Amino acid sequence: INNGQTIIITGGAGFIGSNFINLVLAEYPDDRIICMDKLTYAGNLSTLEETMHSSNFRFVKVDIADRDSVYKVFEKEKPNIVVNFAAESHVDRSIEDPGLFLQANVIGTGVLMDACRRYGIRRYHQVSTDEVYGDLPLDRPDLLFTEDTPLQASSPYSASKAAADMLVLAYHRTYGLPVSISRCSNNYGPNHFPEKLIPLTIIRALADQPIPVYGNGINVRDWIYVEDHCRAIDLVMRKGHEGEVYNIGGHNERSNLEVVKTILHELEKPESLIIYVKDRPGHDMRYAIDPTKIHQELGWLPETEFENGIRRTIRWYVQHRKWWEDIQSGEYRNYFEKMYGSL
Ligand code: NAD
Ligand code: TDX
Repeated sequence: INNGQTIIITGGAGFIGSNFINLVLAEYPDDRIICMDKLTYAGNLSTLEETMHSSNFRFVKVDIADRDSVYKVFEKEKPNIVVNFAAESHVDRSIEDPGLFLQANVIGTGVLMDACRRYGIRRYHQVSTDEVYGDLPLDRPDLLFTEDTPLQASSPYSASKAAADMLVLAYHRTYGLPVSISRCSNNYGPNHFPEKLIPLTIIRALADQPIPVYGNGINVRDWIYVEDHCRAIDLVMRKGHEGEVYNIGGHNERSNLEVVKTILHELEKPESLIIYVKDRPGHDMRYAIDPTKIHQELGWLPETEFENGIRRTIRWYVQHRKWWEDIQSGEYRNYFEKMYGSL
């Protein structure tokens, strides 16, 4: 699928979606983008401030679970491609309020695919996560998630993402909907909402505030720079096979403690800022992706080495203080106080 498409990008006011919009606008000047976003606490129009001026970009404030509104947008815009980033994305919030996650992540995905069936599209792409596979033990570094690893979600968040993936594959088999799914490991980079580990650590360290590490900090995540993820999604959506799942990851496993210490070191802040707090219930031990399929079929490889990516990310947060200070003064502040008290 080449240049010149009309693409609905849902969740484009969030972290990965906004980075993806920037990539498409930069690389496919003849594509037209319609960003469909509900603007939840995590969606921020200031993230798209510059993008709003592009003539081939349009923003619509729509909940993907609102069938009538979604159908209206499809009828008017006649998209060829739909990429679904929209989701409730924070594991800790899913533990507090699972119902919200079912509504956005499962019902929302179903409504979008119904719209695709009704109006016809060339590709529906579902942005999924490695968390659908559950977790791996720390003492078996030889084990990695492949596309054939059974789904075994641990949290309400990952269960809702797994349910959505099942629905997407069922719509392919039952209705022949041209779908693809990508399952990526933990992203980091610009526009990352500061409730997540890496941006939280950066902005708290900048203010010399304590950094909350869950449990003993030995849980492992497989980190990827957001631009590398976005390039992979673009490849899968345009060139990947219909009905297929592609894992995305860059063999970059780090314990949470290693990640926090790397950031403190870069910022020349003391490790004494680390404090250990109550563990996350059901906390997944280790994620690790085997990206062989996307590499062999589509030639994708990550380009950003972790230390460079972290440095670029820190620089972005230092240069975009207003972006995260505005977020901190809103709903996020209430959430943070509820979670951690007056840390
Ligand atoms: P995010 O929370 O930063 O952004 C989510 C966006 O979706 C926000 O703009 C929000 O307003 C919007 N949204 C939420 N519910 C909506 C609804 N019902 N209708 C319309 N818009 C809605 O999330 P993110 O980190 O950018 O994640 C994007 C996608 O990538 C998610 O599907 C997530 O599961 C997946 N993913 C994320 C990671 C990661 O490390 N962040 C890794 C793998 C996969
Ligand atoms: O304050 C914290 N302290 C801490 O130790 C926070 C916010 C997190 N953690 C730990 C929990 C995890 O082991 O750090 C690790 C990373 O946590 P998050 O940033 O919340 O990410 P995670 O739970 O791994 O999920 C992320 O990656 C997969 C995204 O939020 C998901 O949307 C994505 O699917």
